[in-house]
Amino acid sequence: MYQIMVEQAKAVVNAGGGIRGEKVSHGIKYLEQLQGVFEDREAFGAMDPKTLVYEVDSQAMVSEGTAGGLFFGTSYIHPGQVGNEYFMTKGHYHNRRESAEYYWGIEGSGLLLLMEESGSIRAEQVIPGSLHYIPGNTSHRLVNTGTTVLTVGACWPSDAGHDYKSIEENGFTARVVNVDGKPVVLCKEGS
Ligand code: M6P
Ligand code: ZN
Repeated sequence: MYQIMVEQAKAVVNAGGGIRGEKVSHGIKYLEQLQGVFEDREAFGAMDPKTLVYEVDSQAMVSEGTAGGLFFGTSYIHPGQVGNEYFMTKGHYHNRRESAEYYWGIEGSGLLLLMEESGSIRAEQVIPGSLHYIPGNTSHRLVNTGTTVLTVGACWPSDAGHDYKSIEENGFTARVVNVDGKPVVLCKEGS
């Protein structure tokens, strides 16, 4: 028998989802990086381009593209609107289309839009503790429909990759807008 030293965890995740430690990075998305994402171009143009829309903490223990690895992250979508449309993430498909992902709600409230390549779309309510399995071939976007930060955890394969181009070109077939203080999901005809 021999003894091994017990190491400390390489990173910590606090109750609010914040990740600190080894190989952890912090990304910021300002409104100016979300050109074409929101429908109301006029309202978009009237806003401060440096408005903070969302942030992401993520830990990458392997490099992007490594088969068999996992990435772990937390997204923080700030409350706000462009016109009547709520703040949201860019949303993406995975380059490797069959890759799935888990999201889970930590703080705040919102919606997860899930769209297949046929354009068929559905929305799941995100609340603290809600768990969301995002299957392969499904693009995903988080929308903050609340008045506080929407914090959502994520875990995805390190070789999944992000395909933003398909979303930039075709958009999502549904938008989430504030109608009399309540979120309404508006779908394009035929979706
Ligand atoms: C989650 C994960 C990340 C993603 C991030 C922001 O943390 O899905 O892979 O990058 O959300 O979302 P997006 O890439 O759509 O801006
Ligand atoms: Zn993803």
